[in-house]
Amino acid sequence: MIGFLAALPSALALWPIPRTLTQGTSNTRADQFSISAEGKSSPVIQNAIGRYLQIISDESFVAPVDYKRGTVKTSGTLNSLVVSVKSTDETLDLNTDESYTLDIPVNGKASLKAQSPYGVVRGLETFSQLVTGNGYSKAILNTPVHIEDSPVYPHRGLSFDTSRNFYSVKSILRILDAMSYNKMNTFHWHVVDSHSWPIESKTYPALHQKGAYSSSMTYYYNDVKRIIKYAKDRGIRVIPEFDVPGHTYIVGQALPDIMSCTNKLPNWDHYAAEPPSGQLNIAKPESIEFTNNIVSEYVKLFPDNVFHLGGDEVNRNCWSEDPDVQKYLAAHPGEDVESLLVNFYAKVHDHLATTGKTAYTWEETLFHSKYVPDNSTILQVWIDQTSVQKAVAQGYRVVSSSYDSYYLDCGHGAWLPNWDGNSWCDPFKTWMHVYNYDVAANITDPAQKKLILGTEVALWSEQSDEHVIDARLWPRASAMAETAWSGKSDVSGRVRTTGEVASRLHEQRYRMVGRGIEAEPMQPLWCARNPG
Ligand code: CP6
Repeated sequence: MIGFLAALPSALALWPIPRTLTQGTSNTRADQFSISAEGKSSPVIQNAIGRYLQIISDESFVAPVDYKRGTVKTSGTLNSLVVSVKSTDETLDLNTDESYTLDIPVNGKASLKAQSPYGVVRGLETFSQLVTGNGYSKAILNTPVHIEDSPVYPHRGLSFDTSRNFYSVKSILRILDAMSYNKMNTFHWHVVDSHSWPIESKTYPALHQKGAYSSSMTYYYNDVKRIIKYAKDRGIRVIPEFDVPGHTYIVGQALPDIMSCTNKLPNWDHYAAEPPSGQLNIAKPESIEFTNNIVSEYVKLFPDNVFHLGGDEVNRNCWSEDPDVQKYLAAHPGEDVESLLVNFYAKVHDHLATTGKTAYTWEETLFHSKYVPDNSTILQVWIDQTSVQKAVAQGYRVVSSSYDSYYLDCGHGAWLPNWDGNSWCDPFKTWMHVYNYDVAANITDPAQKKLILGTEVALWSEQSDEHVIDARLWPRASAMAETAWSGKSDVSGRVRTTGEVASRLHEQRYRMVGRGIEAEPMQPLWCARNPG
C-alpha cells in the first residue's frame, strides 16, 4: 500500500494512444524494478533500456496538480520488465517494424515483445508513460495492462529548416528527444536554403566557409554523425534535403558563375518566393554537375535510403530574364525554360537513382512542372490537400505537410503586413486544427490509401531559432504525432474528437516539460483539476 494518487480516468496518460489497450482494476507498485533484454539484444535496445531507466528514475514527470494525490491501494509489485525481440536488425527505413506488445501483470514480471529494436524503443516509451508518480513513490495504475500497438503510418515526421536561423546541435538533440516522446520517426532536415549553408562540405569547402553564418554556426561532419546516431537510438530517420534549383542564393557566395537572378532588389518578389533571390542557372551544365556532386557527397554522410531533392517554389522569371539563359535558348531552338527545368530535374533525379537511393521531392516537381518523376519517388505535398488525392491516384507515394494544417512556423499574426510592407506569415494553427487534419480524407481505394506514407509538420525558421523552438513545436507537433501513429479513429472506427483527447494531451505537455522540453501550455492548470 502506498499513499498517493486519486483515481485517474483510464489510459489518461498515454500519448499517442495505443491501438488496443486493456486494463484491470488493480494497481501495481513500481518503485524498484529492473529492465533487461532476454535472448537477443542490440546496441539500440541496450541504449534504450538505459535511457528509459533514467527517464523513469528521474521522476521528471510529476503530475502537475493535486488531482493525482490521495491514496491508491496497490495489490502487487513490479519486479522486472523483460524485453525480447524477434530480430536485432537495426535498419531504419519505411519497412521498419515498430510494433510491440506490452504486458504488465498486477505482480511480478512484465514483458515487452517486439519484432525489431525500434518496437522496443516505442514500447519503452509507452511503459515510461504508464509509470506515474507523485514525487515520493511510483505506481502503474489499472493493472493488469495489456497493450498491442503499432503505427498506422510509417512516416511521422518533422520538417526542419536550419538555414534561415541556426540551431545548435544541443537544441536539435532536444527536438529528437521530444520526437521520441511522441513516437515520431522522421527528421526531415531542410539543412540548406538561400540564407545560409550551415553544413560542412568536403567537395566545396567554400560553401560552408562563405555560406554559414559563422564557423561556430556550422554542422561539421562529426556534428552530423552525432545527430544521426542520436536519432537512430530513438528510432528516428534523418532525411536530408538539399533544395535545388530554387532557394539557393547562398551557393552563389561560393560559386557565383552557376547562379541566376542573384539578389535582385528592390523587386525580389518578381524572382523568388522570398528574398534574397537566386536560383541555380539551369542553362549551365555546371549547375547540374554541382548538384550531382553535392548529392554524391551527402548520400554518403546520411545513411538513410531516402534523399530529399527539394524542387519547390522555382521562379521562371529568374531564368527567362537571365542573359545566359536567353543566349542558350537563342542557340537551341525548340527548347525553353520549361524544358531546361525538366532536364535539370531529370539529370539530378537520375543521378540520385544511380546511388541506390529513393528520391523525395516537394509536390511542385510533379504538379508545377512538366517533369514526370519515376514512380518510386516520394512526393511531399504542402500546397493543396487535393494534391494528396491526385498524387496517389497517379501511383505516387506521398507525405503530407499541408500548409493549411501543418506549417507551424508562424508564431503570431496572420497575413498581416510585415515591417517592410510584405506579408509572409501563415496564420497560427492551434493544436486542435493540427489534430483535425486527415491526410486520408476522400481517399477510399485501399491501394491508394497504402500509398499515403504519413505526415510531417513543417517548421520553417524565418522567425524561429533554438530559443523559441520548444514552444513553437510542442504540443502542436504532438497532435500530428498521435494522428499519424494512432490514426484518426479508434479500433471501432469512431473518430476521436479534440474534446476527448485534450486532457491526455495536456498531460503529455506536462510530461514533456518534466523531461526538459519547454512546451507551450494548452489551457489553465485549473482545467486539469476540473476535468470534464
Ligand atoms: N522555404 C522553402 C519556405 C517555404 C517553402 N520552401 C514556405 C512557403 C510558404 C510558407 C512557408 C514556408 N520558407 N524552401 C515551401 C515548401 Cl507559408
